[in-house]
Amino acid sequence: MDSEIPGKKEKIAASDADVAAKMEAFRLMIREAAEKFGKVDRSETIRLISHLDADGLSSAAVVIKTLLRENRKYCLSVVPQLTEDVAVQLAAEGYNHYIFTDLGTGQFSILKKHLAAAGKTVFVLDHHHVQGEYQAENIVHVNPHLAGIESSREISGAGVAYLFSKALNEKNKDLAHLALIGAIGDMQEDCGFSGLNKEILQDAKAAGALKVITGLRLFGVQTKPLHKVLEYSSEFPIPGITGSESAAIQFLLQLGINPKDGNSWRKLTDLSDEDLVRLATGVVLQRIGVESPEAIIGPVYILKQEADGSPLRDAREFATLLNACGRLGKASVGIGACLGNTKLKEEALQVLGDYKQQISNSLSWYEKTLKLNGSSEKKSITLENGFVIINAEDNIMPTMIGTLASIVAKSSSFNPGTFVLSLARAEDNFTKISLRLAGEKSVKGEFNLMEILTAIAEKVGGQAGGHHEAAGAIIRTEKEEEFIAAAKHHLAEKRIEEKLTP
Ligand SMILES: [Mn+2]
Repeated sequence: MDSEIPGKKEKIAASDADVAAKMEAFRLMIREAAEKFGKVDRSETIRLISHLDADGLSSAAVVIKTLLRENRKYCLSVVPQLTEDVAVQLAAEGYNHYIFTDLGTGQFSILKKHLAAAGKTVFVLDHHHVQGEYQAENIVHVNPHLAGIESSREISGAGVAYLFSKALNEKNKDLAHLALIGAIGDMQEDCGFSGLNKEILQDAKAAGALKVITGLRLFGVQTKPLHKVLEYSSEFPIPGITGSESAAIQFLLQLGINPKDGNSWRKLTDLSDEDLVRLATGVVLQRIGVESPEAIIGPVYILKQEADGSPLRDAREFATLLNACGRLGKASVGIGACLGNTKLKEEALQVLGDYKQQISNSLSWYEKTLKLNGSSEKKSITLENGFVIINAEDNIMPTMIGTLASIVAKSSSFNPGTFVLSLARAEDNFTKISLRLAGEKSVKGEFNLMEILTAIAEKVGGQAGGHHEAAGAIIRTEKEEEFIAAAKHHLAEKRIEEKLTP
């Protein structure tokens, strides 16, 4: 067996025995954590802190359900980042037991300093890379990296929370699907699951919560008309069709698939098996020239408990819904949807609708501005060889600026390797920034976007974070122009460096 580690050129061949030993070490870590937690007095209220993204919300849902089954009380907060200020506030709160999910590993020294040192018992259930300190008295640290499991695709924060929860009570196996929604939210699913996620998938299937079918991996198949689904296929772009409604309709007609049934538009789920095969073949052929044209066909994860025709039936859409709830400040609605609360599910669907509306508003602002660009004094969009800078100011919500950059980067409008930098204004005179790279996976490995954005942001006293493939930063709004000038310089330089490298 070999495990792929991003950033390393050679695959590290690990013997089966080695993998088994690491797994055993991780299982032991989980068992010990569960045993220790089991001894906590039931009268104690557990303070739970999780991350704001889809994985963080799924993690929180897993732990909440687990605590309720144990007849325990809890108090939850969801945070975009675990800063030192947050840790200080938490420490002042008078709880004795804390659980951190999908965060904590990267902020270990902060937790040690403010919580553990104050005599609090802390459980960290995380899957992020270990950096610096990782051991302290009073902190139970559960992270697969500590057992030598290095892959970033193997397990999500929700997956770690799930294994902990299963170790506490076998009944919690019915939460396995939530761990997979978290993994999908963290982009760990890549035409299938690997490592521990694969094992969790078995649990989810056995619990009857989820089934896997093979199909076109398009978004919105449960709810949107077929031609719209093709038009919006941005994760797996279909050249000539993605982005154009009329081309999508034309394409279906050419394949001999009627996009309409009487007066109403057909959905993918309405097609006969024969039509489905024809469509799949047609789509793959149309994608020839794109990296891995057949990647658009693969496993589709169906949440069996969700109603037919509900967007929540598709686990990928469920993850998007959680993402939407997090971004639009409705984390508890997303968690409620995970826990199966019917009312909150309906509300979450509304949030998803609002989110899609926000995306569509952002895109139309972008397209309109791009058309008018240059006709006014001040350019909101800078197009240069190798990079695009979009300064949306107040025209786009700050929480949507990363999504816009991702969509622009994924659209086929720019050459692979083009940097997409976007800015929008947040409250209190701060400006939020996102950096993405156009093109597919093979191109993305060449640049570390977090390093690049950190270098630019630091020039104007800002702060950056994120990872290789997607980075974000915050600067003071009055520094916008200075930042853009620095970015132009730096990104142009990056391009030159790239050309010089053989
Ligand atoms: Mn995560």
